[in-house]
Amino acid sequence: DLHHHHCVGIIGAPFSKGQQRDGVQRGPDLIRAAGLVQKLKGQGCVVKDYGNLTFEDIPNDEPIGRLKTPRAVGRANELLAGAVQKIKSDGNTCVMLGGDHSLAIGSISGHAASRHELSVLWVDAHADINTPLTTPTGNIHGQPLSYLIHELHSKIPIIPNFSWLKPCVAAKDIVYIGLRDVDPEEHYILKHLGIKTFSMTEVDRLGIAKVMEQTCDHMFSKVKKPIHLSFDIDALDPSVSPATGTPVAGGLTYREGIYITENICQTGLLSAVDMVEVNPKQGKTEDEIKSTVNAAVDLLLGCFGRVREGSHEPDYQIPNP
Ligand code: Z70
Ligand code: MN
Ligand code: MN
Ligand code: MN
Repeated sequence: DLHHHHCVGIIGAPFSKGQQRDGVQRGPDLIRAAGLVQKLKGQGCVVKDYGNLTFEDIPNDEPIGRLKTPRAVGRANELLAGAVQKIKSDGNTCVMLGGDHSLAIGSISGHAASRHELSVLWVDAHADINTPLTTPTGNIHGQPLSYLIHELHSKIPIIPNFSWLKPCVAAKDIVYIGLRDVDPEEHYILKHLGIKTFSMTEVDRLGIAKVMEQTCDHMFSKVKKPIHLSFDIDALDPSVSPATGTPVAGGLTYREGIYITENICQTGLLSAVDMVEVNPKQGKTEDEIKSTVNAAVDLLLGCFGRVREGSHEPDYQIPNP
């Protein structure tokens, strides 16, 4: 329906240093070039594009323990947190275009700064909940949730350029969908904290409709908190979104992805969205890049009122001859 409009604020974060593959920093411009702003306006949204952040180079950003480029990731997320907080205070639902998934640190922090308590829906093949001490790779895009969760605060060391960051999400307010590549240490953390997870096994067993019913039951069990949807494009099957750094077989179909976004839109509680890990350099052909970017755009349209049954203006009249 078009009877209420969504106010959408878009921020681009062309940042790649949460992982090691070049190209993911081109995500924001590619998603825009596929017509995101015009398409959102076409479905009745009021859209403000806040442009892209610019990230200064940080020299001598040596690893700390296992952590790679920690200072750059800390500084980028501090900037992003400020931008998201501003977009929220302007009254928008915030769309953060990444970039790699380390950017959820800033996006969720900035969102939480304006909204106190959030529910986080993390749609991803990966759990992204390694700590700086459990990470097998040192890549911070595999760690953002550990920095954000109150219950893991004592497990996070002091890291330069992260002193601005305070944990802002409770373990009980997180739901995962799409998991299929979880490290043993991450699996322990998920079980230990009792975090609600719908791996691809649960998607297979229940179907996406029941997964979304149970996701909403879990998120709305007490008060109705604003929802932060953090969507890693690698949640979708690589047949749909191959142009991403770590494709994992056996993912969500395009339809399951769209169903998630339609369903979250219907709650009326969507307050911020991340769309991350679109990497054109990982596409083997132009079609692979197109398919990945189109999926990202369609998921975002689903977040803001596009429904597959179609829609019409409330005062529409069939023309008389
Ligand atoms: C692994 C790690 C990851 C995305 C890979 C992988 C994490 N668990 N996330 N690709 N998007 O490095 O911590
Ligand atoms: Mn991720
Ligand atoms: Mn992932
Ligand atoms: Mn609507």
